[in-house]
This record gives sequence, structure tokens and C-alpha cells, in this order.
Amino acid sequence: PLDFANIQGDILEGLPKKYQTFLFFVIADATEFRHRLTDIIPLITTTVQVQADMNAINEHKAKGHTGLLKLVGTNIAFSHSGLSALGIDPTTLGDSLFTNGQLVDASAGAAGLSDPGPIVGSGTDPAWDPDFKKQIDGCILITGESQQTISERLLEIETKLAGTVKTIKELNGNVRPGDQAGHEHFGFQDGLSQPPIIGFRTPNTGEQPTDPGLILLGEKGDAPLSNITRPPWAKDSSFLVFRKLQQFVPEFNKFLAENPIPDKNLPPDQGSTLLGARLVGRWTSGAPIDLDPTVDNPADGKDPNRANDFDYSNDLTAQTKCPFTAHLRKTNPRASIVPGLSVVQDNFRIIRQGIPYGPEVNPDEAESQTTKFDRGLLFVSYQSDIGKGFHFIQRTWSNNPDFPNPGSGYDGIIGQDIFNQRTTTGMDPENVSTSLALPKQAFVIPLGGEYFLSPSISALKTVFAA
Ligand code: N7H
Repeated sequence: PLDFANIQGDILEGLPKKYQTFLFFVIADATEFRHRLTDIIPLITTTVQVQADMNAINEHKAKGHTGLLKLVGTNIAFSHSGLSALGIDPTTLGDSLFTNGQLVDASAGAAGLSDPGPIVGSGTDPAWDPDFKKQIDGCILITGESQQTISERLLEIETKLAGTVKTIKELNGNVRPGDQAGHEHFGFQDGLSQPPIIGFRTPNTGEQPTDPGLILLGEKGDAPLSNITRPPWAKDSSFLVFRKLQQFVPEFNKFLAENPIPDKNLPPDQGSTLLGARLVGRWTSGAPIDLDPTVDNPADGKDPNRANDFDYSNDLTAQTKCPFTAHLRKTNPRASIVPGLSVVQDNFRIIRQGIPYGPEVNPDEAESQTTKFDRGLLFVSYQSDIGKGFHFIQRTWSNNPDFPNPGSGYDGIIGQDIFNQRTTTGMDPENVSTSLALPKQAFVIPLGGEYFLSPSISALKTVFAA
């Protein structure tokens, strides 16, 4: 059985959160940091603790309390340079993307993530926030029901670590207000599809049971691309991919307004709504278009036994229900035919634990159809192999116009290409071969990130701290 007291709480369960702060730091004094880490470890929220917190939240609600229960969560993760600083050789983990760091991957053009920026050779100098081009050794993740609770925990940690680390950057995320809670900034319900890890939770209808080793190092199903034998201490750790992804919401809405799906039976605004749903693969409510191809049925997004009860097997070639290039179908083709892959698609699963950041779109931005404030998604994914998880999905599926078929086009939400005009197909259910040009400036632009390891509690105690 999985040892939930040994697994950091954000990985499988997700830290409960209304607000979240990410603190990116470099280690200034490694010897002293290893000592002080001993005082931080008791503050780390394990999976067992998250489960207790969720029960407390439910009890609080059941007692009729309307206010939020005060709760704080803390996790910690280290980059390759963080491991090196602490005298741990990152190459022993056998993940070259982790060892090289995300900036190398982001700069590598089609051989990597294809992040936009000035062209340099066959790649780019990514248009990232300069702080993410600095060395980042680690990240502390703090969640809470309020920014105040987070600030208190942050102060406690900064006091304990004083003098041993230097802050590079602090980022704050927040769940969106009112009925948009749980929705990302384009307006779509998020967090519905997660792989049900065997031994952690029972699958809902339609979900494919997933070996824990796809997310956790050293567990059943962990099959690193490098074929390395993981060091025993790495068991129950997970690679954390962080990305700051800016979203251009007014521009996204403008694109929908200008390109309604031309169906004679649909008024233009409904044609625009349908285009949004077909770009994503779900309606804003979360209802999957493979189940509800023509009209939204919010009940299907809310019911955990309906939200993932589909696998495109009734729409393998026609795309009348869901385009091949819909974000949902690109990033998890489910039962779709996957040509040229020697391994089944169920090998490429990630757990996503992101949170939106930035203000709501204001009337001026909506009216001018132009972004004036930075907003988007603080993307977090967990996987046991970055090359089979985040990097594979981004590069081999979303960025690849020839997946699943030659000429299918890009994932219109996150697909990137630094050299070619991005187009997509399948948006018009009546004419699925019709090509739709995507704007030169994408709706989602990466502003930075890093690859981290979220170590198990025992690894923190015996390998990282001293
Ligand atoms: Fe995506 N969006 O609003 O369009 N994503 N995503 N994502 N995403 C999903 O089913 C979105 C990003 C995946 O199992 C939903 O939980 C946005 C990256 C995967 O069927 C919505 C951004 C990567 C899934 C969005 C963004 C992925 C998924 C539906 C960036 C990996 C599950 C909610 C700002 C490289 C697929 C849900 C499955 C779902 C959106 C980023 C991957 C609404 C706005 C970078 C695997």
C-alpha cells in the first residue's frame, strides 16, 4: 500500500486552497540550510494531513458554519541546482529534463517546448520574466483560506530559514470569485480530469485506473525513459512542473466572437460559445462535448460519474462530437487511435494542481478587447517522468500539428510553434477539414517556470536535511 504519511499533500490530493503563494528561492548557505530544514519538515503538509483537513472542512460545513475554516498547507520542492547545492547529484534520478532545467527545454524550439521569444538558431530566447532566467534552487508552496493565513506561515518559514536562502520571486494565485470559483480565466471549469491512482482512490465511471508509478517515483508502473534504477531514497517523490502561463482573455473572447461556427441553425453568439467548447473539449460548465456535442448540459460536468464517462470511441474519425485538436483530446486522447506510439496512451498522465492568478477582466479590457493586466494560470503538474508527462503532452501532442493525424493542427489553447503560422481543424462539425487560423499572438504565453522534485518526507529527513 502507498504510505500517505510519506507523500507531500499537493501531489495526489491537492492542498485545499482559496489562495496560494509560491516562493522561489536560492540557497545561500547550504550547510546551515540543511540544519534549518529540520525545523521546516514538521510544517510540511502530508497526504494524511490533507485528508484530515478535508474532513474538517466537511464537518465545519455540516455544522452550518458559513465562514471558511482557517487552514494552511505547506509543501517544498527542489530544482536540479537545489539538489546540487545540497550535495545530491541530480543525474542519479535519471531525468535529463530535470537535470538541464526548464529554461533549456523552453529555449530549444521544436526539440523542446517552443516557448515564444526572439529566434536564436533553431530555438528562442524565451520571452520570460527575467527572474525565471535566474538560478532557482527551490520552491515553497503555501496554501490557505486567506492571504492573511498564508502571510503568517510565510513569515514563520522565512524566520526559520533566515540567512540560509535568498528569495528570487514570490507569486500569488487565487481561486476566482463567486460562481467562477474553480474556473480558469477563459471561464472553463477546471480540475475535472485527474488520473485515479490505484491504491489512492476508486475510479469514477469512465476513469482509467492508473498505476501510482506514473506519478510517484519508485512505485509500481514507474518506468523512466532513461531506464535508470531509481535511488531507493527517491521512492514516493514526484517531479513538479511549474509554469507561469499568461492568458489573454479579452483576445480569446474576441477570437470566439469573430469566428462563430457557421451553423445556419445557430445564432452567432451560440456559434461562438460552441467554438469555445470545441477548442477546449468541455463547455464552460465542465460538461464534456463528447457527451454533449451540441448544447451544454451542466449536470454532466457536476456529476463525477458523468464528467469523465467518455473516451471518444464513438467519434474516432468523424469529429462530430469532439475535434481531434480540442485541448482535452490533444492532452489525453483516451481511447483514440494513437498512430506511431509504441506505448499505450495511458502512460502519459499527469496530476494537475494549478491555480489562477491576476485580477478579473475589467470593463475597460472587455470593451477594448485588449489585455491590460497580467492574469493567467500558475500551472503545476506532477509526474514521475517529465519526458512522459508535461513535456511529452506539450511537445508531442499539443505543439504537433500532425498529431493525431497529418494536418490535424495545433491545440488552440496551448499549442506553440515559433516558426510556423498555427492553424487548426475540426472546429466546424459540418466541415471538419476546414482550417482555422489561430492568432499570431497565442491566447496562452509562458512567462517562466522550472522543473522541481517534490521529495518524500523520509527523503527530506534523511537526504535533504541534516
Ligand atoms: Fe489544460 N483551459 O481552460 O482551456 N485544461 N489548460 N493543460 N489540461 C483542461 O478536464 C487550460 C495546460 C491538460 O484528462 C481543462 O480537468 C488552460 C498545460 C490535461 O481529459 C481546461 C491552460 C497542459 C487535461 C483546461 C492549460 C495541460 C487538461 C478541462 C493554460 C500540459 C485533462 C478541465 C493557461 C502540458 C485532459 C478538466 C483529460 C484539462 C484549460 C494548460 C494539460 C478547461 C487555460 C500546459 C492533461
